[in-house]
Amino acid sequence: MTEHTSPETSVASFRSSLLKHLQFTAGKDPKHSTVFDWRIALSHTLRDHAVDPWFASTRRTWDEDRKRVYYLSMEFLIGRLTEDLAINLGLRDIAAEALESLGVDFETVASEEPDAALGNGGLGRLAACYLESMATVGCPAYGYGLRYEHGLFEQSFKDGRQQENPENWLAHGNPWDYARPETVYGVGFGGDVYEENGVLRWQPGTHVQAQAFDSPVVGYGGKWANTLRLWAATPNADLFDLGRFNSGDFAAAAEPEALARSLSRVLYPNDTTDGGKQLRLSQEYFLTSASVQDIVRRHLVNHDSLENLDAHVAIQMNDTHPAIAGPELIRILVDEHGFDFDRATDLSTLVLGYTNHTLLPEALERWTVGLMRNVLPRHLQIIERLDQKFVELQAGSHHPARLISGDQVNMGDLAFTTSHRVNGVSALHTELVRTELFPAHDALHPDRIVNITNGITPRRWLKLANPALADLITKTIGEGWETDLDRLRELEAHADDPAFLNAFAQTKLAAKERFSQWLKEEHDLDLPTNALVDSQVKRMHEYKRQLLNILWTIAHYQRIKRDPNAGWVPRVKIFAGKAAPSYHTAKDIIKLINDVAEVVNNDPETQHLLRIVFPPNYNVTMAEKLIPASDLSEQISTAGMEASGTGNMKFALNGALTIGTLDGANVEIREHVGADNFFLFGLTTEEVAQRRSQRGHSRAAIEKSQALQDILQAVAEGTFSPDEPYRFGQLVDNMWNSDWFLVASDFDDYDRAQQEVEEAYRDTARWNRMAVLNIARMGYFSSDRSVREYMTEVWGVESAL
Ligand code: 4GP
Repeated sequence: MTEHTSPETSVASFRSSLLKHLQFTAGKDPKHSTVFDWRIALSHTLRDHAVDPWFASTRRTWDEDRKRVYYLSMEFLIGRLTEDLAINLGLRDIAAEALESLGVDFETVASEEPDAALGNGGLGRLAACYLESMATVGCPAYGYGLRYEHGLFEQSFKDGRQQENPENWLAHGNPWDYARPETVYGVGFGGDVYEENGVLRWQPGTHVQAQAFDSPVVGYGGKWANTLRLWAATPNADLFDLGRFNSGDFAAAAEPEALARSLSRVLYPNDTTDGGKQLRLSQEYFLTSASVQDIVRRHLVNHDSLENLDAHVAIQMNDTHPAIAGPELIRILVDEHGFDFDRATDLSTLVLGYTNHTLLPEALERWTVGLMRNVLPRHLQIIERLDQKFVELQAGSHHPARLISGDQVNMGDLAFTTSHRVNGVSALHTELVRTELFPAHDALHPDRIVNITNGITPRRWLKLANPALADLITKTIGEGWETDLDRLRELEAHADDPAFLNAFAQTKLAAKERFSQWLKEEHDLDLPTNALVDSQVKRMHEYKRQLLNILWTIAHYQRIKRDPNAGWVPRVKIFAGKAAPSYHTAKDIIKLINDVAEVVNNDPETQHLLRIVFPPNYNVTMAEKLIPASDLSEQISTAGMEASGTGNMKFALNGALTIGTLDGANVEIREHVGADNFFLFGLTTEEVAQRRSQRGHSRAAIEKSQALQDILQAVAEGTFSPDEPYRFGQLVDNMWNSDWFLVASDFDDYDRAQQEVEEAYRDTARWNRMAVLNIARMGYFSSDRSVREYMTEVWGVESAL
């Protein structure tokens, strides 16, 4: 593998650093070192190399008084960092050689690292890709988030049902971050607002301290590095009641402290519905307040006032979770710095931007006025005033949009009014944000909504995840595609070259073997490597329609049973993903998939032609192995419901063909790779709306489809749940009678598209050509492109490189 190498780092010097850290950081003798000890030594050695570019970048930003981006996000789904950092520093091969000379294997050591799962899904992983890209393109930036003690729950299956177990990534410390005990802010909650000399003052009832932990984020090539600053709740010492403790009441003595700590204890496990509302709102304010205080403090180091804040600060709100940033900034400007309310509002708006990630009504945050008053009384007053202003602006409208409707505070509307740019995450989604979600806002501010289609970092999702393919690309078109992904176009010239197509096929096989071995070791699951690998991996949600996929799998199984010698293409259907713990329907679908798998995988007649594999605990690490090994990418959401998708991009970049609807970024992926290289099916967004308004649409669709009737009958009869025949009665009943997600309406067309997949795969050369054209045309979906668009269209920040 060719890569950048820092001239000053040789294998010998890396080796001696490793040994030094093994001795002084891990406190071990090489003879008695465990894999864990080696990981500590390796990560500290790498981290040392990150410090120079980190300091250099930070110093330059200060010296040149550059505008900085602050990316506020409740989620950063980072995964492992060892190999990622090694690659970006150009030290991957040197580290491997140095370890090898000590009898230690790089991959074994790197895989000992726990996944930092500080996110639920798409929005959190996007934040991680953007952090890496901001560093790569030289955009001065800070990521701000929470240092959850427990990340997203670990999923296991018991009798095919999802179990949630606590995740413990910090159990043995985090070698990447530096504690900053001097960077501590008090965050207030509750209390009262009173007037003093004509000025309103908030006297919070309690304070919790936020302490910073910083990690360097190094861009590819090591030319620039930014900071990820995560806040941990550290209760004041006086919260621990020593008197009570001494009198023997240990639990009560620790209670206030435990309550304060809960602010950064767990990542909210649920990405679509809310519960535990007070804690969630408090967590959001905790992140936002600490970050905004930090931003204001940093600005005032170099400037006398906050008047010019917008020239130096761009704050991006990743969804509505940090939407309290608007009122918080206004509060600081008005209450603490004497700004006039209107001027404070205008200034805040110039500073803030808001990215919307979903149209699902249940995922749009709303807090009751009562809760808001309890937790953030001063902010509620500010929101009320903003609401008044907003209504005045809409004078003459019969149905003005409101920030507060009834007893609900609408965080989406709040985020919109306090931002100068609001963006959707794919062209289609942005159009729907404009027309469905915020039409009243859009009429008032027609320039405010912009589209920035999501992207993914090719460093992690190609170079790291798919070394064989990355090597083939480098061999074919040379280096440089890692930071200029449009260069993949040069592969098109090789798309008709049988030798190249064959080399591509070899990389796919290598990825399958790698994944297969990993599945065996980690989960004791078997993955045949001679089959079409057909994958749907993402959060479990009705709109994503894993149900459509498993129902089709049943049809496919029934057909194979009816005619086993019809020349079927051997297939492995892979499912992976977690359901929100309280999302019962999604959990039933998990159980259905596992039940069908139990029958299908144990049928000796079909085993060699069809397998279902559902490894538990989908996470970033699994994605890195699974995606390169896949041939077919299932992106089959009901049109109009998936904001963008980013998994769809990862698959296509790794040469999987997409079977998908015209939803989210699928639309743009298809435009880029070409309609001939994409298996399209399904109703469009407009047709979905129309179909939904027809009474009895699902019954009509089922009655028209013999295949669907056979499947539903098999499920209803308990073919896959003989121990409990009516287990899936509810799912079947929904299909007949409600079917909001139009599984029935799209079934036959999906079936047709699957037959096309089958046919295309039989022609190996044709398939490989299509796959190569997918790779060659995916350059647009690099997160470097997305970040550059944010820099010009939203943040007004220039690259420092
Ligand atoms: C996700 C969207 O569902 C997905 O389509 C999109 O690609 C991703 O954000 C990044 O923009 N939304 C969430 C969420 O993760 O929690 O709403």
